[in-house]
Amino acid sequence: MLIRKPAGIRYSEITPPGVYWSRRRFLAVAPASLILAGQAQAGAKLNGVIQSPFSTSEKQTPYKDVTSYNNFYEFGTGKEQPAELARNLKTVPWTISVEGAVAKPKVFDLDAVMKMAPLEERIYRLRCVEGWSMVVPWIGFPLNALIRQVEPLSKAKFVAFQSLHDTRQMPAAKWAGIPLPYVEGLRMDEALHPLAILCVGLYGEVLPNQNGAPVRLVVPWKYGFKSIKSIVKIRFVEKQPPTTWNLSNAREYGFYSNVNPEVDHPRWSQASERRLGEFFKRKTLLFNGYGDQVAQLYAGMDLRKHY
Ligand SMILES: Nc1nc2c(c(=O)[nH]1)N[C@H]1C(S)=C(S)[C@@H](COP(=O)(O)O)O[C@H]1N2
Ligand SMILES: [Mo]
Repeated sequence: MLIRKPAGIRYSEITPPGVYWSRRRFLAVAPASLILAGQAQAGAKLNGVIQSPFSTSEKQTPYKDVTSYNNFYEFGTGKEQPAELARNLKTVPWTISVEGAVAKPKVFDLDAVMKMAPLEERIYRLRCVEGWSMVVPWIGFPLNALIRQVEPLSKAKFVAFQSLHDTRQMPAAKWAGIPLPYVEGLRMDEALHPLAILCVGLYGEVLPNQNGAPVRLVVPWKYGFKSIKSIVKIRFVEKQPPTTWNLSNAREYGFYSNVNPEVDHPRWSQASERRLGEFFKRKTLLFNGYGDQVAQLYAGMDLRKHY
């Protein structure tokens, strides 16, 4: 298997996590007061965000493209619809119930989520299965910070995520054509990987509703649909959980959905992609270019079978 070196830093060159955290923790300014005051609207600045060594130095996709060309089926299947129809989504108050096979199940409010770990800017590529991609300065923290707090039991092998499904706030969801609530899942080792983040902002600001406010996942080595938005529940489970796009069409969308230019979607090639705002296509990289960091998670697996 050909594994491409990513444009960014090598995993092996990065400071061990323990050192990294202790050195930076005191620098973090949690924007908790902002959230408590109920002012967590899109556009509000996030303070005390630190730069991550995991960021790519590639050209960033314009803010306007990132926030006006979206997939968020609960707010319509058209790319321009979520920006319009998610405008009044109520994100305060918000809670995320973390449950299942854990020693310390807990319902976290947004304040607790924001204080879970120092907020980092992670400039990541995200590639949609439909063939477009973008480079975004996401703001968030490693999903493993939340996982550590609830102390998963050894029988927990997968993590299942669920989005808000509120038909009153999401009238267009009726015509989404996919089963809702939107659900996604990761294998435990994928969820613990330092590249997987819970995202609360982008471009220095609170996450716009259309991008999955107030909390979404960003898993940069997988197709965009794994990065579930507006999360309300995280459940630790023993068996591989169902995922929305797999339920909708198992032949086209598998559980793993790692970006792979060599495994075509049944109806189109995955060999190339177009960056939003650019004209020419570019080659798609295995694991979206994050192979150095994540390939070992899949050692020995047939990636054609586990698509
Ligand atoms: N709840 C929910 N999460 C979702 C989706 C969705 O329809 N509903 N779409 C997914 C898909 S297909 C993609 S490509 C990304 C898009 O994220 P973006 O709009 O921030 O670019 O969100 C993912 N998360
Ligand atoms: Mo997507």
